[in-house]
Amino acid sequence: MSENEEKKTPQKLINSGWNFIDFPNSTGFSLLNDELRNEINENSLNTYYVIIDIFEKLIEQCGNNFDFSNNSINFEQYLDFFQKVNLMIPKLSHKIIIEDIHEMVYFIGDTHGAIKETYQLIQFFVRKIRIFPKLKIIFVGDYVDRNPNDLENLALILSFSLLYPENVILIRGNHEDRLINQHYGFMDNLLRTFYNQAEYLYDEIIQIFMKFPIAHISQIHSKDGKTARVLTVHGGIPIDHANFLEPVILDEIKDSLICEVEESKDMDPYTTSMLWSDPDEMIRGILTGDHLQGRTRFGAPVFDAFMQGNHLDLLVRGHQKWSEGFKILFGGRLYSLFSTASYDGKPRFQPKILKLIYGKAPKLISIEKNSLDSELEEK
Ligand SMILES: [Mn+2]
Repeated sequence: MSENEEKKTPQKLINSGWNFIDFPNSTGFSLLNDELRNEINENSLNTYYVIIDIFEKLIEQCGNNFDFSNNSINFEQYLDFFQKVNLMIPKLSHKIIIEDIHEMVYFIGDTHGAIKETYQLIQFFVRKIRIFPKLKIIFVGDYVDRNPNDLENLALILSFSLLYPENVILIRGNHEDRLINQHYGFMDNLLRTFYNQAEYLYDEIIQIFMKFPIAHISQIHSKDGKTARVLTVHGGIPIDHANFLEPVILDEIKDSLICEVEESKDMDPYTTSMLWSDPDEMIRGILTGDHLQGRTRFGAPVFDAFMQGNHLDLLVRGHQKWSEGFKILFGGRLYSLFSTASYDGKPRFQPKILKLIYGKAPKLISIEKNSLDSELEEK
């Protein structure tokens, strides 16, 4: 790939005035401004077309009663897509991303192949972005496993994030992991669809997972210069097991985290903890042990010390299932989200997302048509 081509990321294209003209209806939709079509370098345009093509096909299949059975996206198309995604997503340079938010930020919990919920959310967000072009959307990880359409869910979320690079952040969950994917469904689903070619596809996908950041800090600003700092991680806080009441300072560890690896077992203990740990209001210190399968639990004093030491006001995470789609812990300073209705193929939960705006109470929104329609009208 030439240097020139590398610079022509979709972000660049969008900044140069690329417009989304209309959102999907039954006859498909057009993403291209005809005048721009001629100005843009042929190679990068081809790359971009591949992303748009997969996005459009998935949207069409979702609109067609979520029927993915006719394989309208074949192995070669998926392989080409994931290779292009790999070219477009830069090598991980910031393991913890810090961004200033002046409008609003939405958080999506675990999706785990929840293609129906993802489709509803994307329809909502595409419309909402037109009204609030700077809004931010953070997915907390766990895009695959646990449900049958996890490949489609991952491809839809990835293509959405590349078509709206200024708006969408994907962070890594503990299911973005080769070993986990061999045990909880994703690899089996790929094998069932693509047989002995599945491994080629997976090799591209794991490279993408390795480029996901593991934490995000939203610095949400008010109009009069106040700021709230919100940490998003998949699991929990980084824990120093030998000295757990002493807070780990993110700024000090951010460059030494080992996360450009395929599996959790090769990560450093802080990264592992951010991907795997759970809050627990019943304990005062930490709880570890083989029975927890790597899911260290942390109590309020450990959480408080960490939040204070890092000047954080709120933590948003996923990783645990809640029948209502959310749980609020530690006196309202930790929001745990779950954004899929079905799990292991059965409908079991009432999935939620969260919206934050400075000065307003955190707002939980159900992933269902009426709630999303009324949210569209809201500031
Ligand atoms: Mn998880």
